[in-house]
Amino acid sequence: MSVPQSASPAPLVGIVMGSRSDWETMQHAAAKLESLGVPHEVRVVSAHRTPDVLFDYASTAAERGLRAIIAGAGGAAHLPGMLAAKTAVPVLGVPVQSRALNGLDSLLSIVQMPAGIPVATFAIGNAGAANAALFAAAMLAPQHPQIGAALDAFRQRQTDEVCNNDDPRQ
Ligand code: RP5
Repeated sequence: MSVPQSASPAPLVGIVMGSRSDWETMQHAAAKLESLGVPHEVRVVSAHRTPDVLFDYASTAAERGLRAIIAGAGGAAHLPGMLAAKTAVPVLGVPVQSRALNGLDSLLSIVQMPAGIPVATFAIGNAGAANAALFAAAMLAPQHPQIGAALDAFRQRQTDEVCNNDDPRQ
């Protein structure tokens, strides 16, 4: 008798971060992907501490089926740019709020890419992580109708929540 296999679908999105300390922020990307039913993986990959792992992750991303990489890093945040240098899979950069400079360093490190190697850059912190996930879902929607439907439903719920609670005194 054959043993039933747990068939978890291959990840379409990779969430990577420079340090375990970034998880507090990046968990918001994972939670959004989870709630929209987007298959994803989560890894710590550091541009500075594990550069060889970074190169390997980026150079195998497309063949492993990843269609977007959400990369969060703080401080001298080279991770998103270096990933983008090694793969044509779209990289969505999330600046993590650093202790010393409140994430302005992270934001500028990620957003100021030279022409030729693009990184889409999101807001500093939790909002950026959540929006990067929503953006990845929107990128996947045309070829994955279930993800598109989940995204539409999320947006409708969000709209309803505002419309049904539009008196701020209550
Ligand atoms: C960056 O350095 C990481 O992305 C993290 O935001 C920051 C601090 O890392 P830890 O010292 O907390 O490991 O590479």
